[in-house]
Amino acid sequence: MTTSSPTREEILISLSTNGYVILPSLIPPALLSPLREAAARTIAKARLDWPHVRVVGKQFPPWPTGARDDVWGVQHIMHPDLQEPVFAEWYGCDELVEAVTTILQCEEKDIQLELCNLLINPHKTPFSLAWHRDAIPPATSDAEEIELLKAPRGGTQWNTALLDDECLLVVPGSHRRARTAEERRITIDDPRAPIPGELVVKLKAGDTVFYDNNILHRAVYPTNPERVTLHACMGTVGAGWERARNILQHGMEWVKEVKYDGRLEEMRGRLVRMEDEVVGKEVGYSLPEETAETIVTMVAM
Ligand SMILES: O=C(O)CCC(=O)C(=O)O
Repeated sequence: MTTSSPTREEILISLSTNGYVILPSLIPPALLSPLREAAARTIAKARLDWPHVRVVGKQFPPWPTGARDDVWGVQHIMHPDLQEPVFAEWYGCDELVEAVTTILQCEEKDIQLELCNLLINPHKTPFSLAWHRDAIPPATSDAEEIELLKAPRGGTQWNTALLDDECLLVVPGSHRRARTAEERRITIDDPRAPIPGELVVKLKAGDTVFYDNNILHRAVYPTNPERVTLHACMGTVGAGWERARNILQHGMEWVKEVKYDGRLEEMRGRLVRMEDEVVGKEVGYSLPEETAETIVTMVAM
């Protein structure tokens, strides 16, 4: 738990050294209760019939649509059909945008709207995600992994806990180096096994952790305690093909049809420009399709 806000310099050092940084109180106080209330309604809809969900048993897109037994995530919570405008209010708030421009070392005019989702506890079946980097498949060679890790990320992602959350595990520093032989074996053959040096990210309600999407990470989702954590990212314009795939693989066509106000509308316009640039091309998915062997629902906690 972090109690005081790190300085700009501390944020950048922590991200580059450890691959993550915790910022307390990034939620404007007046938004905390409305966010929790909106999240409760959203979770109820997600378990019932909201079409954009992460289903238990599958950990990467494409997400199945239609019937679902249990869910661990709610996608596209700024979608107007959900009728919960407080999520967009939070996503576009000064506190977040200032943190993002600090981390990406850019100006507000350079950032684009990307993903805004909710991570929740499944209500029937404990579930866990395997160790992964978001945009580098486990079979990647050492040499290629090092090259890919050198590339700028073109964005930042974060988890903001609306209730205390200890679900995310990271391997500090692993965003800067190829996997050790042991990590390689684990990520390929036994991807839920403990990794030496792993650390549980402990968030108090209201805390936000920003983390490199290529840090080795996984998450454990018990059916209780309740998890209600906003999971979102923003990127910089012109970040390139990998970033486009990482975002558009989640299905962002709906963003073309909506309209927000002010800053968010400008950020939406930048995302739509990125979508227009890849029209007609197959963006595909950042990680390989899951197989029956990699899909595991029950997990030893
Ligand atoms: O549950 C989390 O905190 C991490 C989610 C995650 O790793 C992912 O969406 O790829």
